[in-house]
Amino acid sequence: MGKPLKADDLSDRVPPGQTLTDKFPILSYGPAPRFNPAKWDFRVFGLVEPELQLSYEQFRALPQSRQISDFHCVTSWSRLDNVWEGVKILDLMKLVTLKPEAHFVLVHCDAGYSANLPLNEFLDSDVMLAYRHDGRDLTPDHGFPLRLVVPKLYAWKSAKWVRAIEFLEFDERGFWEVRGYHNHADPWREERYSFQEDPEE
Ligand SMILES: Nc1nc2c(c(=O)[nH]1)N[C@H]1C(S)=C(S)[C@@H](COP(=O)(O)O)O[C@H]1N2
Ligand SMILES: [Mo]
Repeated sequence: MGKPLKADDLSDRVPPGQTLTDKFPILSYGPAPRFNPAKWDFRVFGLVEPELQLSYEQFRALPQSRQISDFHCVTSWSRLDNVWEGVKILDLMKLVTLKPEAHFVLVHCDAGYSANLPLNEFLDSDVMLAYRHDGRDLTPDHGFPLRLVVPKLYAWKSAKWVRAIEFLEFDERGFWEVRGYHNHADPWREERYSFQEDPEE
């Protein structure tokens, strides 16, 4: 085992109010949904052309990438250097053209979970749809068969069990964003709760 990580050695990696962990805690509202590869599909819809509907096999045939990033949960744990494998959003977007009115994204998941983010942050090069973590397939509890990874925002935006991406003109709040959590969720600015939101934004 390596030396335990100390937050002060890595202050530029650990946002304020966060504590490092080597574990990979599970944070889910409700149980992991059942995965049936014959019925599973992945859709891209809304202000985009063409709309996509991919089978599990078709999704797994998309170009693959491996990226390393940090993960910050609003409940105050951070896990550094996660190795994610899957499809970069920028590679997925090569298959479609956005309509000019598209400014926001709503990510839809099995079991009613969702998360929203602005288009420009969704299109960051480190955002991906992952099916493997640290060299293994994701476990069902961590989002298998597919989860979003958005390293620069609090991890509730990294939606598990993703089934669809919707492009919107106007922002629509997701599951936690309507339940008191911050619409934007930048961990470096500690955007944790909706009461912190600037009414002008
Ligand atoms: N579908 C879904 N995605 C979700 C959640 C959830 O409850 N349901 N929890 C979020 C929260 S709060 C966090 S911190 C991360 C945790 O991911 P992990 O359980 O793989 O550590 O998943 C996010 N994605
Ligand atoms: Mo979280």
